[in-house]
Amino acid sequence: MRALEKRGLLRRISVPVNRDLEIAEIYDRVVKKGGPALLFERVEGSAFPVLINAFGSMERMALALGTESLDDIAARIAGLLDLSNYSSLGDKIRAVPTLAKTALSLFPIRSPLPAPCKEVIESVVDLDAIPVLKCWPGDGGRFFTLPIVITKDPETGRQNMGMYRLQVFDSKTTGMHWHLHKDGRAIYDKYRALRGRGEGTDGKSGDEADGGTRMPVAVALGCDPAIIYAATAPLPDFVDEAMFAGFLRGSPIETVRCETVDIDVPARAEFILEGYVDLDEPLRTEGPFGDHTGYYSLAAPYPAFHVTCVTRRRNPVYNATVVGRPPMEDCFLGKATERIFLPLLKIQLPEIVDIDFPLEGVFHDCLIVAIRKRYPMQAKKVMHGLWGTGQAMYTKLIIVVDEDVSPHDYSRVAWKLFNNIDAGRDVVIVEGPLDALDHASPNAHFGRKMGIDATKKWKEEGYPREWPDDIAMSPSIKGLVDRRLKEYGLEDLA
Ligand SMILES: Cc1cc2nc3c(=O)[nH]c(=O)nc-3n(C[C@H](O)[C@H](O)[C@H](O)COP(=O)(O)O)c2cc1C
Ligand SMILES: [Mn+2]
Repeated sequence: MRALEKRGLLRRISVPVNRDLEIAEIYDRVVKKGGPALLFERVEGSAFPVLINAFGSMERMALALGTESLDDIAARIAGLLDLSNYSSLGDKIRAVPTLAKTALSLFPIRSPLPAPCKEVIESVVDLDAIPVLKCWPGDGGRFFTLPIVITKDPETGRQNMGMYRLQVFDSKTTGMHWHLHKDGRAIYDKYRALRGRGEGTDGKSGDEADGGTRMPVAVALGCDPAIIYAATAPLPDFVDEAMFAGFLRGSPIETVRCETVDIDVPARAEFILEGYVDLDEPLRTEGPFGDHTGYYSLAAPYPAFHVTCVTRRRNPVYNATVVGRPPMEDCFLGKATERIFLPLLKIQLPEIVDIDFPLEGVFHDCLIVAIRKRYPMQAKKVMHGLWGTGQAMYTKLIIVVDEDVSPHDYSRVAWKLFNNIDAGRDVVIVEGPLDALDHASPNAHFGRKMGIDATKKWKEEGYPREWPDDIAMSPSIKGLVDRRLKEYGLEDLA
């Protein structure tokens, strides 16, 4: 907030506003115009202010990760991964300080006590004291929209941080909206399997097991933005988001052990909710919720999260967002992923030159990818590679273009797409997993996806005719016209 305010990127609103829909409507108008972060200082019915739209532009997203441009982070990752940087002995020696600093930044360190997130330990749990927003008229209730849900794998002891929204059920209970494919859900399934085998969640078995029906969960609200971003990033399950946040920040994150559960949380969070998911409790109806697809996601059964303890800073700020028809704040978290993960994607698919997720496709619905084609059918190979890679598996539409087309230049992409394709030859339709939010498929969690090869077709790919050249003016004439613009009296037009 301080960094934003210093740059004139934060606006304070000091008149009282309502947490039900009013803040959402104000923010929607501001984010749609590319406006600043908003700090609502007086929210009716709560002592705490609300920060929203902190990530809502490429500039703020970069600032949140401590850089001028997200491409700098991608370059840092690419530099680390490029083995040619370590080929000679001199290179190896030169790389040591960077590698050492990187390694040290990865491992969370214990917060020097007292941790800011424990300045106040509430004597009673009252979620109604927090100004949780109702976002859209058809929503099933009020939702925590930027919560960092922290769970611990009962077998490996490794922690996971995932952003899963939490619907407020009552002053001590919320929903726990981890989708089927997500790490939080996989960990929940592990606890349930252990329970099914008669083993307690404390790792003991049989009669010795105590508290065996409870899966410990902690939620951090309002953190270092690198941690917030990391909780949304499509990392493989073995990569700890806390380490990734340390890498992004360039220094380790500080953690502290919870009061009532065996989980480490970011020490500088504004609020921490500690509690558990009861493994034996029936699922409860969660939703509907106006989602980032621009549609309501339907009500569905999810576990409940029982909050046993709330700790907080003395003067905490509640950090929220509202998602809905794009562009919204979360689009920029997605754009950060597009930039930061590009070098990692290139390891598996080295022909990829650049990618673009159009905001209207809310990340998982559409991906444009430019490739350097070396052999026949490589565009189709890339589609299948993407459908087999992490959360890119959800992509409903993949458009592949040649390397001379920037995937960010939608006009040029559309021109190639509309003109280069033969529907019988260039369209691939496959069946596979879809994001839980997809509403168009007749089935939840799976359906059909399409890839379109809009690259130039080669003889070797069975194209029997002569593929025409792009039209372009000769450089000498361009130079001539550049020089004579003034003479024509057209320097303002051409
Ligand atoms: C604002 C926002 C809200 C999100 N809400 C959910 C959600 O309710 N459930 C879910 O499964 N994923 C949600 N996601 C996506 C996950 O955070 C994302 O897939 C993340 O990579 C999951 O981490 P995991 O792989 O450790 O499970 C949300 C993302 C954002 C940016
Ligand atoms: Mn994860």
